[in-house]
Amino acid sequence: MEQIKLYQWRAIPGLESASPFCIKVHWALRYKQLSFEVITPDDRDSVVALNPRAKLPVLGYGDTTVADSSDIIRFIEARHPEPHLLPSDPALRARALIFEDWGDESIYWHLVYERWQVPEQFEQYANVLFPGVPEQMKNQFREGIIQYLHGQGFGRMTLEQHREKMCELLDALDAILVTPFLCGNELSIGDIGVAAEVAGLNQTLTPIAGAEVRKRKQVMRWLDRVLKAVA
Ligand SMILES: N[C@@H](CCC(=O)N[C@@H](CS)C(=O)NCC(=O)O)C(=O)O
Repeated sequence: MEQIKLYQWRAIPGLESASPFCIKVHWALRYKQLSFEVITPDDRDSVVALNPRAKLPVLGYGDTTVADSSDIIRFIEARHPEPHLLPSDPALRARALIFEDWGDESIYWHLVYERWQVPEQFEQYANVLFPGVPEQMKNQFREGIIQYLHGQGFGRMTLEQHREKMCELLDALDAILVTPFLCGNELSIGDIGVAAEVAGLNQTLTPIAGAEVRKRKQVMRWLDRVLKAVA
């Protein structure tokens, strides 16, 4: 059995990592009952040495290194297919991948908005994420992320517009949950991708988003099922 190492951004209260992409990998590895070591690089140079794109998560699997949560999960799935995270039925598989992409590419940016663009929430988040880091440096990080958010587009929304859209997608998730998991009776990569983002929103550092998540009963029941499946 190869030695598995997960390089990730640090944990925050109630979550395995501040990064939902790192959480996805934690959950996928735990679901497949694979043991792994968690490593939190503490400077940008070590992250770049692992991944020239300067992003985490990165997986070490024996002598192989894989970056990007989606690629990592596909890599693990190919080597440890049971229990499946990618459904074998082509239509269900497509559905699972579309849900994963919805989590990674849409819900994620609402989480970024809540943590980084809402000033009083950023202050609390930054204290947890960068303990002891001077105020000026925290604000430099914040400016960089706000630039990404602006480029992506969500950062151009007012707080009210962003929250309205966030509530719309939580309503959509609540309405689509007519089966125990997003692709039927079994957990898939789609559940992991969406739930990692929703768990991020449902966290003490983003209390308004958390209250919105908790208003949706189907979402809460499903989140509980996902968390139990990956425990
Ligand atoms: N598509 C990548 C996204 C990873 C990603 O954006 N990670 C963020 C943390 S949530 C990161 O490492 N950001 C550091 C940076 O952009 O400098 C994945 O699924 O792993």
